[in-house]
Amino acid sequence: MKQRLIVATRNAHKVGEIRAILSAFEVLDLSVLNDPPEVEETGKTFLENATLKALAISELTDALVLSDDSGLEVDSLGGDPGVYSSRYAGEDGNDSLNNEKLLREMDGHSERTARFRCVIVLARGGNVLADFSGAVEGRILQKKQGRRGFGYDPLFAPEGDKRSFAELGEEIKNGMSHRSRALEGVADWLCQPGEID
Ligand code: ITT
Repeated sequence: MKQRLIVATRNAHKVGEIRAILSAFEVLDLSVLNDPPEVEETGKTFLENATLKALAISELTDALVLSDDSGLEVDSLGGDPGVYSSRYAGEDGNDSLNNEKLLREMDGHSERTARFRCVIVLARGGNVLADFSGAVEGRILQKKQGRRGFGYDPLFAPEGDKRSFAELGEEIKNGMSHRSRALEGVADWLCQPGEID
């Protein structure tokens, strides 16, 4: 029987990528829980926010819980949008408004290097078990390219490629992404004898 994991996220795209990457595990979303709370992301770092999400959900279940806090760091913007990536265009924003804002902020910047970062926390029964991180370097394109993926994927080209993550598609993205690099650590950790029952 596959090891079960509940992913503490309301972002269905994250669940899809995590399920595809952790194919040896049974990856469940929050719909298996009764009325899970919306966790306020009050932390100043990816690790703080990932920890808040993992702990809040792990209080509600005996299952192993995995949270993901991630975002885009743009060098010429001093690391913004960073932990505020999902709320860059405001609390009522969305991916499209976030991308428009990023292009406006990048106007006139010739230095366009950036990276996606992902921090994953595993928790059970209100205790953190371990944390993992991953990053992928790249640059911000001049305009949106491609229709696949989510978030800032249409504006992010990984190092060495002219195509965006939204053009490359899930399989190629999952072979190099910040999320897949963090999940490599998760898979190794879960496969160590004695780490979980
Ligand atoms: P949860 O908190 O419920 O997990 P969320 O989407 O709000 O969902 P975060 O707070 O971690 O998640 O914000 C992550 C944001 O960073 C996300 O909304 C995207 O804008 C961006 N992001 C993270 N990973 C990305 C990826 O693989 N591709 C494109 N954008 C990504």
